[in-house]
Amino acid sequence: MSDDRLLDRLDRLEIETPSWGYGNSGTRFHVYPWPGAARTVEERIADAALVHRLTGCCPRVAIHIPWDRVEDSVELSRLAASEGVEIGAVNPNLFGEDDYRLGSLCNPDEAVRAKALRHLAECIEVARAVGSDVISLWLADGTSYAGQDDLRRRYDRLVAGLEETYALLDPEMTLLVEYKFFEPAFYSTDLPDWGTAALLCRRLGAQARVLVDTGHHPQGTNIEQIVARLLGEDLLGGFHFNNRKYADDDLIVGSVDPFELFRIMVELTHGDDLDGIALMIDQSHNVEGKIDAMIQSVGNIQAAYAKALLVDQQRLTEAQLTGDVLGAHRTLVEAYETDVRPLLARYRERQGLPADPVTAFREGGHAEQRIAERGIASVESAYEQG
Ligand code: RM4
Ligand code: MN
Ligand code: MN
Repeated sequence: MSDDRLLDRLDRLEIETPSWGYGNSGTRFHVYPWPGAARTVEERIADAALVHRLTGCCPRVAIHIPWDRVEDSVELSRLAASEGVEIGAVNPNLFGEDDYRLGSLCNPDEAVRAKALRHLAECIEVARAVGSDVISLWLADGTSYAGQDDLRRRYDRLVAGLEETYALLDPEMTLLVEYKFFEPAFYSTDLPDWGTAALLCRRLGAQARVLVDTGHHPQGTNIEQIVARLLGEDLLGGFHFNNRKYADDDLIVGSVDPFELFRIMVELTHGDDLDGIALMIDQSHNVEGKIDAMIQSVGNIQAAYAKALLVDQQRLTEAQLTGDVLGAHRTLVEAYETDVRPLLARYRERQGLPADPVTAFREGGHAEQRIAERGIASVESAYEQG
């Protein structure tokens, strides 16, 4: 691929960052407040906007309701616009209330299910008001003990709840269905895998699509194969990028396994563009900073994407078709081993962006300014993560 074409493809790569990645969050054991971390939705949007200014490729910020709930959602989208970003996916929260102890849409109690449905309807309203067309749903529903509830009835409740929600979508809206095989329910989760998510999306219709969170699989899962399968079935809606070592660690994208990220990108770059696939980050920074960690993730996604574009597809296909196993593998690895830093530097130069956005953040006085304005947010003001 010519350099110009590579740069054009990089130009079109857009990454959405999450509002919840900018505030204080912790492990199950403690929240370590970060100096100058965002305390309010306004501050979270301001931080997302800064990431966009420094990287040029993060024009949207995902929000979480109720963490980012405001009186006037239209006003929120205006605020975002004045900062130079848009509101992206609206993420409902069906796990942060006492009523949801036994689940939300799958809860045996009809009143709780109705409450969950009302929340989903509210999130669709918020999306309408902020001009977003993505509802991104993850459920914490499941059971912790065998026999606790009837697995088939729970699935029926899930289908019914999602059908009711789907019917409320405007035609241009997409419902992203996120799966996770473990946590917080230890025996069964109601949406455990991509297969269940795909079955549900098939039942719901073309506006429902599967969201792949890279931290939500059993160890060793071949995620790129899931991506290939969903692409082939036209069911892939988007990603929550992060990285993990053991569980849903929500670490900086590409920090543990950059080769896995590259392999996912290879599947994504088969087609000519990423139309209709939301590339979102879902991270939680517990011991590191927030904004520079987000920028680092963005850079890692760009690097993996650029490397994937460098795969010599013709040579790869030839090797595959002639049974040249090692030749095919070497073709892939050759692209992975290419140093794309000069290419990314050219891309940023062309855009008038800093050559190294992490350093630009660290040396630009942004952290100091935030500490002066916001102080060290107290743990109490840190919004609670599920
Ligand atoms: C889940 C999942 C969701 C996120 C919640 C807080 O594990 O990744 O996307 O909204 O955590
Ligand atoms: Mn996620
Ligand atoms: Mn997660």
